[in-house]
Amino acid sequence: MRRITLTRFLIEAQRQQGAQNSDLRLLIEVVARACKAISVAIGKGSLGGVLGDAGSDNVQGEAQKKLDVLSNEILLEANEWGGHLAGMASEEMELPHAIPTEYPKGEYLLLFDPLDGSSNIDVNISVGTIFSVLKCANAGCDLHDHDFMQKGTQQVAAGYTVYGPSTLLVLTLGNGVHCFTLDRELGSFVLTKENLSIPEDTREFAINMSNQRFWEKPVQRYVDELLQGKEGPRGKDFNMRWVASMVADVHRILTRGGLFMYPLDSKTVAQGGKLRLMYEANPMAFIVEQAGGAATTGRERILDLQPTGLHQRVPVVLGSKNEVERVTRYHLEGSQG
Ligand code: P6P
Repeated sequence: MRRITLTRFLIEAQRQQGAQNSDLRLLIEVVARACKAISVAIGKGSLGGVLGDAGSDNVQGEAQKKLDVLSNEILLEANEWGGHLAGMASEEMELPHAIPTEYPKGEYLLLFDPLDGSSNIDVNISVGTIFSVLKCANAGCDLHDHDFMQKGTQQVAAGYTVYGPSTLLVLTLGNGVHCFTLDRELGSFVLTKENLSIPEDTREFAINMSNQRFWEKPVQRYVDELLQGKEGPRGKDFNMRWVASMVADVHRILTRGGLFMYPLDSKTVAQGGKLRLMYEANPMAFIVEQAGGAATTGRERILDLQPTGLHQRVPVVLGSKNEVERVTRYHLEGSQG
């Protein structure tokens, strides 16, 4: 098989799309290079002296891991000098990060969760980086919160890296979803799977069952039917997985299908849900839809939501299309019940 590196893939994609400026290609390559540095830091584990808590909280009030802070800094420093960005936003920062005045500004906005699932770091379970790319209304715009408040349908690119047994970069530029594996000897991401596709049906679901008593009735009904297996109304047995690392759960679904749910529950209803719209739900929804899956809040398409805040939270139901549609149908029936 030809070894197509990320750089070659991006150059050929740019040529096919007739894109004039190479800033988007530069952006993706810079993010990929930053993720390689994050992968190296994570891979050192205890030997790197970067495990454990940073002793600070993020804007969500969650304890930050040292690697949360380090990963955020790696992404900021890698991206601020290239002239491709107008600004950045991160789960780890309350306000957007403006490009320092000594550097030129570009037309793209980069949003990211620098280290998703970081509570798994100290127990050596896969974690990841999630990123979303928007365009500024006008190139070099003076950065304000509202520049980021664009619907998920406006994304020009989205991706994640999963730091697992191997380090993978999964990327969409709006023309399918493609997976690259980090060749640690060469230091390059190499194309290992093109056009990932999520089967419309599945026998596997992912949800944190410990929240069952807090779920709304439609989700209670849906999961109860799965648990009844072939004796129940679904007529088949289901398997369950929950890594508590969205990137790992979503990557499994992109690889073999499945349904991921972090639904609205009475614990998180006041915040609107658990997961963040701008740098978790939107990029993952873009990727999942590009792979033939579906992504809703249980009630409406995630990519159609008009954001109201940089750190807004939403319920998430995504994966195999026919299962997402069933959950959505139960919500509609429930709402009429
Ligand atoms: P819980 C990680 O903190 C995260 O944001 C997602 O990666 C993951 O799917 C979810 O939260 C896990 O939440 O409540 O099961 O710990």
